[in-house]
Amino acid sequence: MQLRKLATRLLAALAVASLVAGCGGAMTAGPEGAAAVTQAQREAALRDADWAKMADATITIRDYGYLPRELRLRAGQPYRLTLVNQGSVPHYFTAPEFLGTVATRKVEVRNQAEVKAPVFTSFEVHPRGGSLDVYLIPLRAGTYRAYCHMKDHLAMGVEGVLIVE
Ligand SMILES: [Cu+2]
Repeated sequence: MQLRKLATRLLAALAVASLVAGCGGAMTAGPEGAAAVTQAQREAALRDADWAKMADATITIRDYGYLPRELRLRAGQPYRLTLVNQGSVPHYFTAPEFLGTVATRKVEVRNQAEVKAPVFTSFEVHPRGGSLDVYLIPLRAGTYRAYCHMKDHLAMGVEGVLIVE
């Protein structure tokens, strides 16, 4: 029931977004030309989400790369996305486009802290087992890039793709 309601709202939001984009609106274009997610859409998604149906996803960061390199997620599904750094140096998970199209409930460092903000762009995960959990709902289908912007890490392969279907 909750999911159907969310899906209906998302479809309505997408229709409105398409109209705005079609009229030459000044909204930021996403990777597939979709309009940016608004704060009202984020709040509606968080309000309607059923976190009892949350799914787990993990990206393990190593020297040097993300595992998996390609992560598939479903739009409208609540996730706990765990980022773990098994490497020996700090690494980033930088994904402004992806993080700009999700509703984020909170970011949690287990047993330590929770951070709440409408939109994140990047996370730094400390080496040798540092981790954090991002509670989020993807709202826009698309293919999004994530990478580590520290020093030459991107050139060394610390990057991946998030595919929202
Ligand atoms: Cu790195």
